[in-house]
Amino acid sequence: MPVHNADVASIFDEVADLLDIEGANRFRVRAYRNAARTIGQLSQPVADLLAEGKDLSELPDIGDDLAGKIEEIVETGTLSLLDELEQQTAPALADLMRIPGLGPKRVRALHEALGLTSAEELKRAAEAGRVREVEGFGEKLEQTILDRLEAAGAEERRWLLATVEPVVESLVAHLEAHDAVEQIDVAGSYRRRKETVGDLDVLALSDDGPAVVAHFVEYEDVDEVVQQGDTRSSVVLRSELQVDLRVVPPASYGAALLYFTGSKAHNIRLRDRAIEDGLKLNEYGVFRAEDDDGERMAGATEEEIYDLFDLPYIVPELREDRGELDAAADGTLPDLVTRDDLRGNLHTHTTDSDGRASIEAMAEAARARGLDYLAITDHSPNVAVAQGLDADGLREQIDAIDRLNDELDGIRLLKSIEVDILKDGSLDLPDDVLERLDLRVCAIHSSFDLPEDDQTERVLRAMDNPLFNIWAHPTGRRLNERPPIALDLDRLMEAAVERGCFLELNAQPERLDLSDVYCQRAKELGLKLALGADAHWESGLDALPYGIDQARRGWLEADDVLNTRPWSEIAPLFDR
Ligand code: DGT
Ligand code: CA
Ligand code: CA
Repeated sequence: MPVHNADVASIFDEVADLLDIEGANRFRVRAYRNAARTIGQLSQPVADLLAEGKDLSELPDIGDDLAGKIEEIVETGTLSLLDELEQQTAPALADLMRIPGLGPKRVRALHEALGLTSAEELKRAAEAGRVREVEGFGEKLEQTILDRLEAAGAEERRWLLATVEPVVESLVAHLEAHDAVEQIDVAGSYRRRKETVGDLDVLALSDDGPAVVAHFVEYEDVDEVVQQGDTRSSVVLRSELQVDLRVVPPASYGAALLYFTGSKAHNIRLRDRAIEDGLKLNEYGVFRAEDDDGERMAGATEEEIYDLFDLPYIVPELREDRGELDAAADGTLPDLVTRDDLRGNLHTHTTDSDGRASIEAMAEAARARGLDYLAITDHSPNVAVAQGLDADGLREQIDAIDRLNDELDGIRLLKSIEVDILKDGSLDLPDDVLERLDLRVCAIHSSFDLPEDDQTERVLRAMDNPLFNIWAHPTGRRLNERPPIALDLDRLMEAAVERGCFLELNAQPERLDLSDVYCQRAKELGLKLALGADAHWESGLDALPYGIDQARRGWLEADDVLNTRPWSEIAPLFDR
């Protein structure tokens, strides 16, 4: 049974939730939350680290006790502490904490006052007007709860690309181990590198469908076999992720790959093109429209199908029906940015604010990843998490970086800051210290719920300060967690171009802020973007490839991303 880091993280998160509801010591709760985050962000599977005999208590936020618990999870797939907690508290209560306005205290109150243990019971109680009677609640909160429950019921569950990545790796390894399998591709939104995926669509190239299907349903992580045929099967994994498999012979493999990679909108466009040419395109190949059992004109590879339509190959990231077929026909497809184009990272935290590695350690990690420069962007005081740097703290850091740059080889540290944009649009640190920096990254971390006009004005006013360079994680969204804040992004992107400011594409897998659509819009406006890992410790830098995926989905070329250029070339751009 392979235990993934995501499994360990989700068990720790559940423990934290349930402890929280029980009213446990908040340091204990936080210890589990931090550990979940640490494990979730590790680039190497904890199971491998243990197999190599590594001491997990050397990881940030992991003490001996937690290291032992990780070992228990890796060995047994579960945690006895979680089982105990689930017996004491109804596990479904943890889901209720995801409803905005319902923290652990309120969930506990609902449990105690009304004996509620599930979202379904909560819904009935709210509909009956019983929730408003509970102390600390009211009619407004009752309505909010109802709205949220309704929205949650309608939403399909989606998974972060970064969460499914390790799952895909081990599933593909399992499938490839079978003799009858010649090739495996994970198609669908996963292959298009979409920020979240609804399910996995796996293709196996093989002439022996039944054997491959039988091997597929034996995968150890399978919880339920939904369907099992000769050439196709659907299963649900223990994490509740659904996986569809199709086994396809060589002659139609390219056609199936094209079809199941999608997007649906891209497929439909391409099929319309085929019809115009008197052809028929489906998941088996390209055929002449008039003869039903006629010969296959193309189908073994995607390339030969595009070629039949006189089109160059279109990479999966672009297949969203956002103009890629016209661009392909005109020969104007973008030459997309790649990970190797990146020269630096423009968003990094250290132990001087809420990061968990020193400036030196982050510099070393960046150099090890082939980067030439690294902007140190700790928080300013307004930010609620941990301590931010005040003016004196920042002055000290500036001097420290100057000294470090004299010592360091092969990497240049840039003096920078992630300074808060305050509610009135001013920046959270005085100009005289901000002026000493190489560049300034600015972001919103408070007053998220201003009316749209006020929020837009707030950022416009901030951009009016000539010290404003990069607007970090512009919409503040967190996938599956927090919607984008209300502001007029189109207007602000135009304002940034006018003022010589830039926007960030934040590479954290749960942010990926800007979205693909807004990346494409930025390119149209001639607005350059800064790719930022927003790394809080060494392997946080491994978020960069997710940012590159998103940039590619947004049609960005190397020239559209500031940090594909050497520092000497972009430095003048930050001097407005
Ligand atoms: P997801 O799973 O929601 O993240 O998104 P996809 O794109 O992976 O969609 P999914 O899993 O429903 O289907 C996989 C691919 O199969 C999809 O991208 C295109 C193709 N496909 C599915 N249904 C249709 C359809 O009704 N017509 C056409 N032309 N293609 C379809
Ligand atoms: Ca899918
Ligand atoms: Ca599917």
